[in-house]
Amino acid sequence: MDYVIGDVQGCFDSLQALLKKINFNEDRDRLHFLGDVVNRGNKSLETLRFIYSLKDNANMVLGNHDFHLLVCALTPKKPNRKDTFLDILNSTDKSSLLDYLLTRPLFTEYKDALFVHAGIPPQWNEFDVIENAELVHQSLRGNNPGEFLSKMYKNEPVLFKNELTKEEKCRYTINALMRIRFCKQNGELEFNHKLNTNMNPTGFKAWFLHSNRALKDKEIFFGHWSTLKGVDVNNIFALDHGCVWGERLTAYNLSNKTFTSQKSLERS
Ligand SMILES: [Mn+2]
Repeated sequence: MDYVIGDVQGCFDSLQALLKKINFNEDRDRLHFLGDVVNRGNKSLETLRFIYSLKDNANMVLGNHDFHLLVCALTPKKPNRKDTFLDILNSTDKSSLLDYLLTRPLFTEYKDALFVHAGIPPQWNEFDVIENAELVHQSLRGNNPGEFLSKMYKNEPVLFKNELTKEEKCRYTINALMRIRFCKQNGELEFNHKLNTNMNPTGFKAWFLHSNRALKDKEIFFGHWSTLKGVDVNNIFALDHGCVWGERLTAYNLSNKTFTSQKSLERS
């Protein structure tokens, strides 16, 4: 079986309880993680080690917290006081765990399903996503990921144009695929709001609510937005169910199309 799992954020105990519920078998089943596997929760190191140990039976796309961990590990930037991944930065197997994250993509496909951490801007078709996600992926796997990462921490540009430099394209792509919530139809990003979809800032909508979205016919699975409630949009699967905030961790079975949730064991 193939399962898609929303934001774990270091909630290792909830993850193990969820896997027990679905009778996960690491020789037979595959897990597709939607990113933000670390940070804010209490067991980032155990979580990342576990996912790494599953080898080809786990896939993951990078989330903004995974990315922030890489930035803190490979650039002069320091973790902030809410970050709970110091266990990873201090671990003896840090370099293999960081290499694992550096080789994770921002976007993957499995059969008809697309996986991404936060979402896909409405103006982008599949080719656009693949092309731009690949630009970032290559730079992360290049000779100097630290130098690349140090240039990626900025909210600009908010709009994608073909004339942008490679660096600007990468920055837009990282912000879009890992952080998008509200945007305009043309893909203009906005980072100040994280409430439910009816709390949209003027002129903006949740990325998946734009009527002319290029990827309307594809199933898109994403996490990142734990305050989303009651999303009922065709082909849209919002899987961050707020485990680290005391709510649930959810797995979606791609074969029989069923959801299984585990109540958070970290904060209840
Ligand atoms: Mn996130």
